[in-house]
Amino acid sequence: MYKELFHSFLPQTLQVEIQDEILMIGLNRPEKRNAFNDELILGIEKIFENLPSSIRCVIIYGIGDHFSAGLDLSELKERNAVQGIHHSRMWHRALDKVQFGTAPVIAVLHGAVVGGGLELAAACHIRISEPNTFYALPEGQRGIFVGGGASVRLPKLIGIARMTDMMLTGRVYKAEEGERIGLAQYLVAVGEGLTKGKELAQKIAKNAEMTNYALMHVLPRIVDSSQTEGLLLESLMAAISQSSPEAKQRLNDFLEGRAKKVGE
Ligand code: 1HE
Repeated sequence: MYKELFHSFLPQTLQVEIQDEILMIGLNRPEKRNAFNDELILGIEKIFENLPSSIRCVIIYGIGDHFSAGLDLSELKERNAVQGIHHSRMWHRALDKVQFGTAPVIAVLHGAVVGGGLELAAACHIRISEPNTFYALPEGQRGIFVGGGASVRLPKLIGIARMTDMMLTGRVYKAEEGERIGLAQYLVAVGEGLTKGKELAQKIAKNAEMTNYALMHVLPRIVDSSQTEGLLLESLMAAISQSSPEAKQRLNDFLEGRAKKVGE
């Protein structure tokens, strides 16, 4: 039923599949290396606007040899400044829905993760990479600037100096280096990305909803706040989460020996 809901508005360039509480979204424009035209980015926005409450985790991956070659450059060349602002704001709207939606999002990366592809990956909550992954911001070389949120999200992952270097020099980070500097949190063997993604998604789906909400919506706001406001927000969130019946149940389970120990 949900599949029908998605298919009523989804373009051919997005493939969705539901497995229990997990929604899998495949970027399906391999002949253009999953470059994002407007239809594709609007399709992603629509999915996150219509996410059923039964979905507890989302996985985004690329079909074909790459995650994404970024913005479809053929749509860029005829735009004036005002149209450019609206276009960039459309990306911001869509990727905010990915970051601040109702379920955590895992990006499974392989091949090119460049430009807007890296911006989408940076809006996700967890990034898993395979050994052939490479990351770049070719905007610098194309004579443009990032427009899909990279200037806000990427320095938080890798620092302002690394992002500046990527854009000034066209530096490409390979998978291993990318994982080391924080572009991805996991590096797995060739072809293992989706398996790892599903394993993590199943764990995430079992978390208390309040915890997932706090990590998706409150933690980034705390990071953007001053220390005084951040600490207050942390205390409020801690108190709210502790008072939920689910937290009480989970704490009791541990104290009475029914819950897993750390690492089990
Ligand atoms: C494209 C795009 C694209 C491929 N827009 N059509 N992004 C870039 O600057 C990256 C540009 N792409 C590449 O550097 C390469 O395509 C890849 C390294 C990603 C892959 O190489 P390869 O050899 O596997 O594929 P290809 O032969 O280069 O491309 C296959 C087709 O996809 C070809 O079209 P065809 O009609 O000749 O078959 C390419 O033209 C097409 N294609 N990438 C349009 N990006 C919110 S603002 C974000 C700003 C940005 O993202 S700027 C970064 C743009």
